[in-house]
Amino acid sequence: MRVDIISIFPEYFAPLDVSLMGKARERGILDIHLHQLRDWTHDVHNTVDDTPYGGGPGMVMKPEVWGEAVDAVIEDGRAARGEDALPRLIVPTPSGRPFTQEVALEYADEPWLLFAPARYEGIDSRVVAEYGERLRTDEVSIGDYVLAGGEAAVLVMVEAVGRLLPGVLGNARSVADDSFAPGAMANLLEGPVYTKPPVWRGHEVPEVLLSGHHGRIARWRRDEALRRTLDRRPELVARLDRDGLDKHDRRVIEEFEERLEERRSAAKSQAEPHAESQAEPHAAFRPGFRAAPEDVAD
Ligand code: JD8
Repeated sequence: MRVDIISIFPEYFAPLDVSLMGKARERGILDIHLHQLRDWTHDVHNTVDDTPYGGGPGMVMKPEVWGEAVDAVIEDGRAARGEDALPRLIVPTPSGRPFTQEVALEYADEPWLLFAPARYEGIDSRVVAEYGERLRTDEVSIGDYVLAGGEAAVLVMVEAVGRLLPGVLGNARSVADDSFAPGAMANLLEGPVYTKPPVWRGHEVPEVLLSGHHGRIARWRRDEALRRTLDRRPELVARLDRDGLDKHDRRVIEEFEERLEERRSAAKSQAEPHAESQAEPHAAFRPGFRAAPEDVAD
């Protein structure tokens, strides 16, 4: 896979020289090209930004500079990959569509990705409009928090996509086991993990993991993953296809529900000792479940 990244901080991507991504590059699985955006400025100050039309805080990145840079990088890539090759343009922005494991799997099938991480208040919106007519162009966000620029988001996406490429992950782990990957443990969080020693500072490794009984171990791991998901990401449980849950899973959910009810009513009776806490069954098991934060076990 070819990856081009245009930024005013290309040095931000030094981490792509080490570890898994570094090896993927050495093996030629990942072909990453970094570009300094200022190389496409023509003034003595290498200006890439200007004041926003309509006023307001901060500065906006100039369309001309990005236009020249993206055109040049596409030409550069085409010289290497063939005249009809075109990249998928990915622009990180807090107002983008969520970047998920599903999107990572989609990008991993692409032969060529071009990332345009911005700074300041972002890039003049005509750039995405312009390339949206010529390329598959995505504005994506890696999460509901605000970064100072798009570079960190590109690092996250290149690693999430790069580790999915054939030959990158050793066979120790297959991506099929990933959380959020399609399949049995889809949309369940990873459960707890342990290694030697069997006792550490008085903390013991769960007996079942030392049993060598693969069936019980698999069941225990699934139960722990389900409990952790119910506790930390109940909205993911609601997304589980019910047919994928067996009787034991349902029991685990009911148990979790009962414990949650006990805690809720205990909290309620503490809060209002006289109020009759008419506990109603936990939403997780009501059709159309969507967990509200206050429902999550505190
Ligand atoms: C690109 C400029 C900073 C954003 C004014 C702060 C992604 N999940 C994410 N959070 N933040 C970003 C992101 C932030 C960026 C840029 C991505 C370019 N900024 C701006 C608007 C408000 N400053 C992101 N993916």
